[in-house]
Amino acid sequence: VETANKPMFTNKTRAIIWGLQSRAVQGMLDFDFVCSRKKPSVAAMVYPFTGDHKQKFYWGQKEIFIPVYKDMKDAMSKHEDADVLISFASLRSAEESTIHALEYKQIRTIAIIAEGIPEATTQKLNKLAKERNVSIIGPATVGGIKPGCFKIGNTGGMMDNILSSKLYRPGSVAYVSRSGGMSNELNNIISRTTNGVCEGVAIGGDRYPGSTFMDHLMRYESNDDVKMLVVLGEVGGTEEYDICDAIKSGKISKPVIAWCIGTCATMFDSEVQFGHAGACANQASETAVAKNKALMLAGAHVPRSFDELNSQISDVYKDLVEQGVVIEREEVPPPTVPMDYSWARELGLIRKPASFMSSISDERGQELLYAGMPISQVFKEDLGIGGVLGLLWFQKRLPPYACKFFEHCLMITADHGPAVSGAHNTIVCARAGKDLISCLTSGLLTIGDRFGGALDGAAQQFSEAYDKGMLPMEFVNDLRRKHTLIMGIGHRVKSINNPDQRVVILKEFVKSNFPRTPLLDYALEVEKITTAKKPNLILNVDGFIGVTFVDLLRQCGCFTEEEAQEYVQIGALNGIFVLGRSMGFIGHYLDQRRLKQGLYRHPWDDISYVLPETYSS
Ligand code: Q5B
Repeated sequence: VETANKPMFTNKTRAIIWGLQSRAVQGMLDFDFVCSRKKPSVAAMVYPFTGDHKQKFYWGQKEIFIPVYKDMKDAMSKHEDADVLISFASLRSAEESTIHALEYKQIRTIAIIAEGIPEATTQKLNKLAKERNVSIIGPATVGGIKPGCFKIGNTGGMMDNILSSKLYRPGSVAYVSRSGGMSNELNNIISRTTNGVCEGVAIGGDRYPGSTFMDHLMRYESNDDVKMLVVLGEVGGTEEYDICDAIKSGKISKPVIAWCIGTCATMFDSEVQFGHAGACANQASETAVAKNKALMLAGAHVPRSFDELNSQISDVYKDLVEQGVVIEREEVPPPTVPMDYSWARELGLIRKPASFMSSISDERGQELLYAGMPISQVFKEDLGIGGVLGLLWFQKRLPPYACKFFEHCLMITADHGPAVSGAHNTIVCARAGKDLISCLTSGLLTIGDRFGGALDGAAQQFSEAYDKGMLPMEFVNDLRRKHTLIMGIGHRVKSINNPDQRVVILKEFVKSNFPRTPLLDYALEVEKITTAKKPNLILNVDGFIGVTFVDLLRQCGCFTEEEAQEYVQIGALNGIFVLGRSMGFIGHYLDQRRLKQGLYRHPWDDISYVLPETYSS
C-alpha cells in the first residue's frame, strides 16, 4: 500500500479529480488553505463530457482557476506531480475510469467514491491495482484525511467541522474505519479526547475493499508521528482477525483501541444486513460480538459499548502523555478561511438587504405559489387565465365575473387583422427572416396612444373628469380647448354606422355582470357628443376596456379607492391589450412562416418621394 519511504499523503500531495465535483474541490481547497498548504491539492479535473476549460475556485479570499480536461491523458501529462486520483465516477463509469487511470505510472493512490460497484468488478480492479503497486481506497467511501496535509473529497465535512475537530493540524492518533460517516464521528471523538487525528481512512463498506484495515494500520505502525491506533470495524468479514494476529505477533506494537459496530445484531432472530454491502455476518466469527471478543483477547483496548469508546481512547492517550510518548504541543490558530456567503446566511450569521423585492410569486418551496396560492389549488379551483391574472397582476382572488371579464377582454383584443400597425410590423419582420420573439416585440413596440395603448389614458381622463363632477360636454370642450385628443375615442374603420362588435359583446357582458358601471355610463354620454360631430368618434375598444376596468376596480369590493387609482396610474390596463394582442402577433408570425412569404419591399408607387429642391443644372 505504501512504499516504505514515501508516505501516501503529504502536504505536497496533488490530486486529479475525475468528475465535475465543484463543491468537493472547493472543500479540498479550503482544507488546504486552513492547513497552510503552499499549493492547492487539486491539480486538475477530468470530465469527458465537456471540452477543456477552467473552473473558478477560492483559495482563501483569492480566486484561482483549476483546469478541467476532457481527456485523462492531458490531465496526467500536464500535471505530472499529481499521484492521487479521486474518482467521483458513477458506478457505471468507475471501472473504465479506474482502469484508464491505472495506465499512468504517476498515480499511486486511487480513491473510488461510487457505491454499488459489482463485487466482481471491484475484485478485478483490486487485482490490477496490486499488480501496478497502486493503493485503492474504496469503493463506497468518503475517502480519508491527513490533517495538515491532504483530504480526499468531502472527507471531514464542512469547514466548521474541520475546525472543531482540529483537522487543520496533525495529532498523534490514526484510525481506520469502514464507514465514511462514522469516520467523521471518529474525527470528533479523537479531537475531544486526544491531541487529534494524525491520519484517518474509511476503507468503504463493500465486501472487497481496495485496501484493507491492515494495509493502513501497517502504514500507521511505521509512521513515527502516529502514537496510537483506533479501529472502527463492523459486523461482516474477517479482517479484524488479521489485526488480532498482528497485535499478537508484535507486527502492530502501538496501542490499539478497537470496536466493531453491529453488536445489536444478536438481538435479532435471523441474520441482519446493515447499511453497507459487506455488513452482514455469514458465520458466527463474522459477528461484531465475536470480533470484539477476539480483539480484546489479542490485546486491543475494547470498550464495553460504543458509548465507552471515547473514554477508552482518552485513557490510552493520557497514559501515553504520562509516559512521555505523546508530547503535547501549543495550539497555533489556523488561518481564517472566509465562509461561503450561502452557508453564513444559512447559519444566520450575516444579513444583507436584498437587491430585488418581489411579491407576486414564489418558486422556492415545494410548490409554486401565485400570490400565495399553491398552483395545485389554482387548478383545483379552476381559476382559469382570468383568475391567474387576478393573482399575478393584482395579488387578489377576484370574483368569478371579474376573472371572466379579463378573459373576455383578452379574447376580444387577441387580433384585429393584418392591417393594423402591430400586425403589420410583425409580418414585415417575419418576412425579413427574423425569429418569433423579434417579430412579436416588433409588433408590440407599435402599441401606444394611437394604436392599442389608449386604455390607461382613457381610464385616467374619463375618471378624472367624472370625479371632478364635469359634465360630459364640459369634458369634451375642455380637452378640445387644450388641443388634446380624448383617449379611447375614435376609430379608423369603426363608427356608429359600422359598430365595433367587440365593444357590443363586452358591453353586454359588463351590463349584465358588473354591480354598477358609472364611468362607462359617463363615457357613453361623451360618445354621444363626439359621434354627433363625426360618426367614427366612437368609444373604441381601448376606451371601453379602460373605463369598464375602472368600474371593476372601484365596484368589485376587492380594492380600496387608492389601490384602484394606483393601478390606473401605473399602467396596468394597457397590459390587457399587450397580453391579448400578443396572441394575434404570434399567429401572424406563424402564418407568414407557414405561407413561406419572402422579404417584403414596399412598392415605390405607394411612396410619395418629396425631396428638397434638387441642385442639378
Ligand atoms: N379626433 C384612433 O384617428 C385615431 C379624436 C378626435 C377628439 C379623439 C384617433 C385617436 C385617441 C387614441 C385612441 C386607440 C388615431 C384606437 C386601436 C385598436 C384597434 C385598431 C384598429 C385594434 C383614429 C379626425 C378628426 C380630427 C381629430 C378628431 C380624432 N380622434 N377628437 N378625440 N380621440 N384616438 N386610440 O380616424 O376637426 O378634423 O381636425 O387618436 O383611442 O388602436 O382596429 O385599427 O383592435 O387593433 O385617423 O381597434 O381617433 O382620425 O386623427 O384623422 O382625426 O377627429 O381631431 O378632427 P383618425 P384623425 P378635425 S383603437
